[in-house]
Amino acid sequence: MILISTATSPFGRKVKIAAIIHGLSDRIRVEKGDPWTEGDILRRTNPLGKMPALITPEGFTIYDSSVILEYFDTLLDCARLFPAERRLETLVFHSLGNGLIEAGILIAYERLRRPAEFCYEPWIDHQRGKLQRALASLAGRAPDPHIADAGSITLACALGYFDWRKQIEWREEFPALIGWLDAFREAFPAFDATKAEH
Ligand SMILES: N[C@@H](CCC(=O)N[C@@H](CS)C(=O)NCC(=O)O)C(=O)O
Repeated sequence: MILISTATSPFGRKVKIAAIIHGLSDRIRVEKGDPWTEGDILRRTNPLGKMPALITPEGFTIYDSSVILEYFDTLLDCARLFPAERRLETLVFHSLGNGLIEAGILIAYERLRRPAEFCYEPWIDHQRGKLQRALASLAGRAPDPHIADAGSITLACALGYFDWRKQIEWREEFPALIGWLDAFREAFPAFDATKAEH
């Protein structure tokens, strides 16, 4: 399999962590994609030009990260990323994690991609409101950090992304989540192993 991503993509990290923890990483080669360049392999593979995309051994292309995790489950002895016995709960935590990363990406792009004079603070505040509400809800009820399913992996990647891009000072605002992430990191060294050098 070929995974097209970058070292820093939080959605790419989610897929890499899932692959390492569930024993699929030996079957995956990572190729660097670049969403900003015409003709890049990423755009040729995923018409939306978003990372990550996965090319299966049969030459079938899969995106987005959530569908890649669904595909991984088909390669395992049973569904481990979306376990049947708690599928709905896992899907909701997974959505929360995806939404956190998406809002974080919108804030990062507003700051980094838009010329400073056009940067629109009310839009950033609107996105940060999503982060605040979602993290507050997570601090009240987080998934088991010792189980690596689509929900916990994605939430851990969201917190790792905020540590890098600082869209929110989550460690100060939601200290209860520090212990949660530490427990996940300790249980799954794949989290630290996929941390990009910035
Ligand atoms: N829903 C997609 C989102 C992927 C995404 O937004 N990736 C970012 C990088 S982490 C990207 O490729 N951005 C470039 C762009 O939107 O053009 C997924 O889960 O894979």
